[in-house]
Parts: sequence; structure tokens; C-alpha cells
Amino acid sequence: MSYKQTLLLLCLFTVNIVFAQKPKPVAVIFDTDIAGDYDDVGAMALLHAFADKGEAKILATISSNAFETTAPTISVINTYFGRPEIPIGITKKDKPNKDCAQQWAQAIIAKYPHNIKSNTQAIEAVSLYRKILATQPDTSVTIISVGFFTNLADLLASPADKYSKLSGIQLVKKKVKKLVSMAAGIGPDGKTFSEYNVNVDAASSQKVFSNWPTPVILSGFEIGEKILTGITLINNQSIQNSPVKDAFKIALTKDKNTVGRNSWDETAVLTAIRGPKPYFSYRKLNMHIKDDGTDLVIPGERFLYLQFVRQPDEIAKAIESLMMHLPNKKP
Ligand SMILES: [Ca+2]
Repeated sequence: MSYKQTLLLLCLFTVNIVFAQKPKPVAVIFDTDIAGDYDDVGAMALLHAFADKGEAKILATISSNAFETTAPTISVINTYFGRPEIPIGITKKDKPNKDCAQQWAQAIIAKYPHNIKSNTQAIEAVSLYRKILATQPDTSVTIISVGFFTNLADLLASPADKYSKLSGIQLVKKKVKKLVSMAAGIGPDGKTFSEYNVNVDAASSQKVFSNWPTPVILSGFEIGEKILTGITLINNQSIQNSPVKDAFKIALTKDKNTVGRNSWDETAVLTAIRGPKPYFSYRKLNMHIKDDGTDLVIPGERFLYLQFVRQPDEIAKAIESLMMHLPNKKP
């Protein structure tokens, strides 16, 4: 064998190893209440950072919040990261409707380009879920939920349609690999908690917690609560003209917050794409959602519930580094 042939074989061998070792990107549908809090913005920044690194493929971005800024906000962030074509869905119900008190959403919508100018231009959430799921390989889709369970409950209850002959619950069972959600919490009594994402639309939360047919990973309130991010981001002078930075700067300033925002939603994205390790482990438990949205830990092993392995400060650094990711491509 000549030197050139040896070199060629070596190259092919190396290429094979590289391709063999590269895992497939996690196919994600992202469901958010983006407006009432801005950890959703951080979570979307992580998701796009993972997409740029080849670790995630974003199939759809969907709002569970009827407030007027949500679909345009999602469009701003998708466009900033060079993915204006990602389908955007929204619940067409009147509620939940939770506003953006700090006005960061209105500010980034006014400043940055976006395709979806109002919620009326976004696709109805359940239709979009069904359309996307129907075309995906079996057990391939990861759903990340960092808002209310409105859309997921409606999806489970949906009948056959033009996209699929399957009922909603059959479609989820066939196509979804796992649900990763920032939701619920365990309080000082070790049993109960009332968490916002669960209690805003308690009836929908009850349906999802009782009936969801795939593995579920929960990042409870007490996880993201201890992981503070945003201060390094807003002081990073190398980041300019970023709606992610602007949202955090406006909101942290209005809140007079000098220590950073709790990273609830970012923990769900981090875990969904990279798995719990090395920052978290989990224990198995089951939860019942009461009529008022309070959760109650009950016997069973339906949910994988995150717990800390590493210190919150170390996890915050990892998350904030991803939040400061600059887009690979400009739209
Ligand atoms: Ca949220």
C-alpha cells in the first residue's frame, strides 16, 4: 500500500470514528409560557446553543400562555439565533393569560426583527403538535415544558385528524420519547408544594400528571431556585444587540436584582438535551395534583425527580455560559 493510500484509509477511519461517536441531535418541541418570567428566555438561549452545537434539533416552539407578547417574543428569539422558520404555535384559549410586568418582552419585540407579529399569526398549539409528531420517527421526540400544561392536556385529549388517525394519547405514546418539565416542587414537609406552572392551570396539570404515557423527568421548584444566572450575561460587553441580554438586563434592573435570576426553565433544557449527569441525579416518585394545583408526593415511580449532585454555583456557571452563546449565523 502506498503512502497516499495509507493516508486515505487513515482519514476514512478517522471520519468513521467521528461520525460513529457523534450522537444524533435531540429532536425537541419546546412549550413555554414566556412573558411572566424571563428564565424562559434563558431556556430558549440554551436550546438554540445546543442546536448550534448539533446537540438539539428544534421542531417547534409553542406557547401555553395567551398573553399578547408570547408568539412575537418566541419569533424574536428564533430569528436572533438564525432560525426564523421554526414553526410557532400557541393555545387559542383565552387562558392562561399571564402578562409581562417588567415589559422586557415588549422592549425586545419593538427592537428586534421577527416574522410573527401577533399571536393570531401563530398556529393553534394542538394542531401543530399533531402535525409535527405525525411525521417524526417513533419514540424520537423530546417535549420540554417550561410553562403551563394547557397544551399537553389538550394534546392528550385530541381526536384523530388530518395529520394522524391516532388519538392524542396514542400519538404521544407512539412518537414521544420523554417529557422533561420544570414543574412541581417538594416543600419543607417533604410531601406537598404549590408550584406556579402546575397551579395556574391545575385542571390541565392533573390530566398530564395522571395520564402522560411516556417517561417524565421533573425539575422541581427547589432545583432552579438555587441556580442564579444573568449577572455575568448582562455585564458581558462582547455581547451586543442580543434580545437575550436585553431581556435579562431590563428585568433584573426593574427588579433591582443584583444576584441573578433563578434558573428554573434552563435546568429543564439542560437535562433534556444532555441528561441529568453530571450536575443532577434523580429519584423516582409519583405525584398527585390536587384541584387547587398543590402537588402531593404519593407512592409510585412514574416520575424521575431531579436532585443535586453538584453545587448550584457550578451549575449556574455552566448554564450562564450557554446563555451567552452567540448565534452561529445571522438571519
Ligand atoms: Ca416558564
